[in-house]
Formats: sequence, structure tokens, C-alpha cells
Amino acid sequence: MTFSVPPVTGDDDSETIATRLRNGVGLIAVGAHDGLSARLAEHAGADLIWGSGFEIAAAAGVPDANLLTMTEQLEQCALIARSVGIPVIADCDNGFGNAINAALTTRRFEAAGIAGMCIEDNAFPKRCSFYEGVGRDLVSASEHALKVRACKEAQRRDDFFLIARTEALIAGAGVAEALDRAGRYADAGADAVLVHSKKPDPAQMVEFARQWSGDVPLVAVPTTYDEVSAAELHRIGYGLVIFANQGLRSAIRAVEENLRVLLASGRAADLRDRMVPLARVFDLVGLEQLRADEAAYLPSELTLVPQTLRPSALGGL
Ligand code: SPV
Ligand code: MG
Repeated sequence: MTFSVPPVTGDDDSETIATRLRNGVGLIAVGAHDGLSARLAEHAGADLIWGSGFEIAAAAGVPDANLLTMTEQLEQCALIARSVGIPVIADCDNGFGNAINAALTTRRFEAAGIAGMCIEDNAFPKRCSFYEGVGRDLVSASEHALKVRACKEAQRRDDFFLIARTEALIAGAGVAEALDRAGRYADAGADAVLVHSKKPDPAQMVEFARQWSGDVPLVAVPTTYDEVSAAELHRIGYGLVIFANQGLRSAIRAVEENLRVLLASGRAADLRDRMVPLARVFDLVGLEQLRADEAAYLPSELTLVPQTLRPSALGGL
């Protein structure tokens, strides 16, 4: 059977994330919040999808502050995994609670066909790393290391990929503390460590990589230090680079600008050259596959789409 959706991530036998990173392949993950945004990232050439907590919260219209539940995040990440053929790494914040919550989170995300997840050392409730003037407490390094161990021991598939993330630099604790925490999380079994920074330049990230002596890959999220390229980060030791929210931010700008134009003129034709034609949406959701599935599985008298509904009859809209 074909049907209009690709296989769930993990069904294929392509090289695992860990193997690719171990072989020195630099990977790029792109943030997504639903099936369509993930498919756009896949079509653009992303190696992996990042099921971004920031994006999923924004899409729900709430701040990125542990306001959505584990199952709400899971629902979106599972939808993403069903929508693309590349692996998905879910942003699981702090595991939605203590080590026991995080272990359950591991089981649930793994069972949904998600390739891996990331847990950070923010205390519950976490606040987005970029919010100013809000509470910012880290759990102790030993508590987070135990959480990492609980997640690794909870996973059932050998290749489920756990990223342990430290917010030490975000909390202003400095590179030495970030290195100490990252080392402990790697020792506890993490498959990679993510060190996050909100500085406008990558100096801290460069220093961290220079001093890093662990043997698991490093992960960077160049949201604020945005001048540095993925290739440069790969070269200094960050095997995985996550562009976490650029898709959503691009979409917001386009929608805001276009709706301003639309409501000022009141005429949809003014947007014709500022948006994709309907046919592009048909392509993205797999209309061709639907046609093939209908031809294969419906009695022929039910598959005859009236000429007036075919995209070609819509005059290029
Ligand atoms: C996210 O995408 O939710 C992340 C990355 O955690 S960031 O927002 O840059 O902290
Ligand atoms: Mg997040």
C-alpha cells in the first residue's frame, strides 16, 4: 500500500544519527512545529527535524515555558514524524518533570517513532533561554545526570538518540561550569551534549569546543550568534547544528506582511505574487499520491474528479 504519507521515522534502515556523527558527518536539523513545517524543512534539505518546543508553543499561542504538557508536545512531534521520511529529534525541555517523568517521556516518544530527544537542565517549569526577566533555575548537575541515565535505561531501541543539554551559559555560569555539566551528562550515557548560548557572537561556543575532551558529539543552536555558519560550527566540533526557529519566524513575517496588504486593499489578487499558488499546497500535501491511491483502491466510477475541480482548471491560482 502506498497512501499519502511517508513511513514513520525509524522504519528504514538508513545509518543512525549516532553513526553518521561518529563518522564525522556534520548534520543540520531544522525546527518544525507541525507536519507541513517539517515537510518544508525536509524538502529544503535538512538532515533531521527538530521538534522545537519554542515553535510548538508559539504555534499553540503560548510562551515556551513548560505550559504545554508532555502529551501535547508528543502529539505534535508524532505528527511531525508521520509527515517526513527523515529522523525527528524532539525537544523535550526538562523531560517534563523529574527523572521518572523523563523516563516515561522517553518511552512515549520512542514508541511514537521519534528518533531521539533532548533534555535540558532547566528546573521545572523551564523558561525559554531567550526570555529576559523571568525565573531561571538549573537543577544540580548530579540530578540532571541521573535524569540522563534514567532516560537511557528507559529506552528500548539501541539507536534512540538522547541529547543532554546544559543551560549553564544561559544562566551566566561560564564555560567551566558548562564543561563540567556536559562531561557529567556524557558520562551518564548521553549520546550527544548540547551547550546553549544566547550571546550575539560565538566566542563562548568556540571556547567550549576547544576545551571539550569528551567523546560524544557536540550540538549547537546558533539562534543569537547567527553570523557563524553550520560548516564553521561543524569544523570546530559541533557535529549537529540546529536551526531551531528560522522557519517559523520566516512564516510569521510573510503572513504579517501579506495580511496587512490584503486587509488594506480588500482584494485577494494583490497577494497573487506574494504567496504560492494553490497547486504548491496540493503538491506539499501529496495530491499526486491521493490520485494514485484512489485509482488503486476506489471503484473507478468514484475516482473521476470533475474537470472543474482539477488544479489546471483554477487558472494558476
Ligand atoms: C527550541 O527550539 O525550543 C529550543 C532551541 O529549545 S531555543 O529556542 O533556541 O532555545
Ligand atoms: Mg526548547
